[in-house]
Amino acid sequence: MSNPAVDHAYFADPSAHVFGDRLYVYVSYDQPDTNTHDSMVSYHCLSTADLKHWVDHGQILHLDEVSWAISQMWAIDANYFRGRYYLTYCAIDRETSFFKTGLAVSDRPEGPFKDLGKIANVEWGQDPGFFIDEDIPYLVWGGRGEIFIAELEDDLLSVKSETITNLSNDLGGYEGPFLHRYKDRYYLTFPALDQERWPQRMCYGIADHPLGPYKNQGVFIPEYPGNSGTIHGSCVEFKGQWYALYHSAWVSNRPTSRSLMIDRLEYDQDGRILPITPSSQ
Ligand code: FUB
Repeated sequence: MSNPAVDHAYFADPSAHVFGDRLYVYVSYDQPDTNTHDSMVSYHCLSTADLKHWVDHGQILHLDEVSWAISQMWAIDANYFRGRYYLTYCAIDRETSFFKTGLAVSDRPEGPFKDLGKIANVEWGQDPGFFIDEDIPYLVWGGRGEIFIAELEDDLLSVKSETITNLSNDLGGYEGPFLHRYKDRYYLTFPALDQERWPQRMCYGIADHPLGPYKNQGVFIPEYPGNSGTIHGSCVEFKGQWYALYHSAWVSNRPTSRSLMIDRLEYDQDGRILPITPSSQ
């Protein structure tokens, strides 16, 4: 294992999941030679069996394949639900100019994925995270300055309005949420500023139920040299070890050309995440 995890392209916002004996990482794609996130038009998938040899499965969904979207394929998550693999992703909606969350499906974890349309009852759906627990699907997303979570209907095409919960009072985040379970508790990780000061730091909260309430636990990836301003990622257990995945500007030194990073993640005996120092090992 080394950082950046891959260096043949710039990938950001990694959402990691284990399917079979491989780790799959769903990423957004930073176009070469751009100075804006607004030029992002596709999502990609990478996988590995050993964290050393990575396969780039290429583009799994492009803006041109989504009839309702006009720009900004910004962030993504994926999961396996009742026999098929689903992507939740975001883009700017042609009709409203809002960020909306889309759903796409495939029979294989590495895609390609076919768009199924927008997820209903999400007014502003940036950076959707897709979490399954005890066969119940949840969507967590950045809602224009706040983080929300809700249960999804079984067809995944709408969230249950009555379950929409605003987590910002508990946590203070506004984008990039990702949910994982460790032992019997739920960990919501998200980027946040420290007193309005950039760069974003990776923070987390813990709850006894996916819908909360969450207790804010503060920062676990602090500011570090080579950060890309934003930080957005996920936590995953793979072959008995936990990992944090995120992005940095280590290779490019540019906030819009971000590299995939992976570091070991450890919990203390009370279940708190120990601080991570980004490393090249
Ligand atoms: O990748 C574009 C945007 O940058 C994402 O939506 C944010 O989470 C930040 O990482």
